[in-house]
Amino acid sequence: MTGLLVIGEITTEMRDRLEDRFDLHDAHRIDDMTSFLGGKGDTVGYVLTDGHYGVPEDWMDAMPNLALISNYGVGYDAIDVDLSVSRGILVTHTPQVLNDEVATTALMLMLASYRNFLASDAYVRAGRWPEEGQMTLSRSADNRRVGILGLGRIGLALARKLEPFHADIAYHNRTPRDVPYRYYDDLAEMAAACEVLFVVTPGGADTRGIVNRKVLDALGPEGLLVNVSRGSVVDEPALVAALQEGRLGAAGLDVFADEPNVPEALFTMPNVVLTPHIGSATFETRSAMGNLVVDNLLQHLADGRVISPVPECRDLATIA
Ligand code: NAP
Ligand code: 8YV
Repeated sequence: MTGLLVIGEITTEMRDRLEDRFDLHDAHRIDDMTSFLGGKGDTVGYVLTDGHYGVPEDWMDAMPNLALISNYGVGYDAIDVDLSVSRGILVTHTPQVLNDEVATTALMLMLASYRNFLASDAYVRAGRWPEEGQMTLSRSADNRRVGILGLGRIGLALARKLEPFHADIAYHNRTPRDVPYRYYDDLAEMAAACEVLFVVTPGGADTRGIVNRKVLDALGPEGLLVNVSRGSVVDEPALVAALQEGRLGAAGLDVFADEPNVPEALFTMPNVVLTPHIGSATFETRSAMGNLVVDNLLQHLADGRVISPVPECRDLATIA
């Protein structure tokens, strides 16, 4: 049987579908990867990895017969796709099936922030309600001027979820889309015009640090930044400084520059909501993602075709 190297955690459901079709190797159970790959690297035809781990280049070097990397997530910035393509290695990912879940996560970060949900929960649990009476008022999440940086699959799902909140929706992409939302070709201009800035672009070199001090200052002391994309898209030290100095009003963050490490300065800020990269992390959505990851592997094993290649691989791939 062909070897499949699994990097990161997979569900039992995924494992059950894979283990009688591949010779499975779990990287996190292998103490010495160098000697494992030295001995068995040429038997590995497939890698399953996720958005956190990617595939280290020296591991790729040691798997000369690698044909396909199946990524358990839509974002694949942790994988060197140019290198993979240059070696004829296909990369697949999990677009579409997580759109609504990640959009809901972004929306919840906005709602929790405006309505002060975390502090309200803590107030009740601390027994302060009988002692101190009603909490101070929060701010409405309705009728907000919203800007979406990255109106792609998830960004569009988010825009649709924002409509019932009567949001006035604008967006910034490199290319305008045929949608009923206002397009800005300049990110800082959009940030200046909105109260909430959602970040939903891919990570990687093209977007590194594009939410910089200028953009954060444009969003301003009443503004809310919500990031469900990748930590790399936001200049994190600039974000922390803007919050500390009151130049930015609030933040809702699911992703960070150096996960799982989060700047400790954020821990004590009452105007910040933090979640540990849970954008797609429900049983239902992870099941759909896992099925697509496995379907890509099994399809390729059966006939060399794949279901959801990343765009950079479309010339290499035959789509099922
Ligand atoms: P997508 O459909 O490819 O959408 C990405 C959007 O970003 C596109 O509209 C694209 O438009 C825009 N964009 C790309 N580069 C840009 C740039 N340099 N400047 C401005 N806009 C740019 O991707 P998706 O499926 O919506 O996923 C988006 C990302 O969400 C993923 O790559 C991943 O990083 C993140 N994600 C996070 C979680 C989580 O758990 N938090 C879960 C899933 C996904 P143009 O090409 O026209 O610029
Ligand atoms: C996953 C993600 O948490 O799809 C993505 O890009 O960030 C998330 O859905 C990640 O890929 C780890 O599995």
